Amino acid sequence: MKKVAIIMGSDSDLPVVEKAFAVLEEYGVSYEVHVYSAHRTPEAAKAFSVNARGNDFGVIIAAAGKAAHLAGALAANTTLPVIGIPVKSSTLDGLDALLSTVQMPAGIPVATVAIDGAANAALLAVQILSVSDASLAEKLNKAREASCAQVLAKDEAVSHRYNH
Ligand code: RP5
Repeated sequence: MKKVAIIMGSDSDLPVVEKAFAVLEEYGVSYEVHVYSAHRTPEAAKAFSVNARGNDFGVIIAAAGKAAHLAGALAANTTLPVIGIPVKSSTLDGLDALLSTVQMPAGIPVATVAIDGAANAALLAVQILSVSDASLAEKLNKAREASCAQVLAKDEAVSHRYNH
């Protein structure tokens, strides 16, 4: 199975990004974590992205805050799918990072999740890998069924309490 790359602009993004690790581990997906910045280490970010497909990665997750160009800069140098996580790390509450990540020009897509949405970024990466991995697809289906059952159990409890 292909690996997932998780790149963050700064180690200060770790408290957000760590939520992605747990999801990937739950699904048994191998991942590699790096700190590369579009602005502070542009050459290292580019080198990683240029070589990512050859290095057996299937998806890149990029997390950054403020003027968050990391996901777009990585996407510029690879045709692997890139998932952007806008990180809330500034006085603008992450809206700056959201707009910087999501507003990509046609031709260079970045699949942007919610501000601080690391768990969904990892889940989307698993879903992408599941296209060519039946056991991952099966795990995803089981997790959806379990989640559905949990919500319906909550409905039953709430209904029992309030609906007479
Ligand atoms: C961004 O600037 C990083 O992704 C981080 O969210 C933010 C602040 O970085 P530090 O100054 O904490 O290293 O590039």
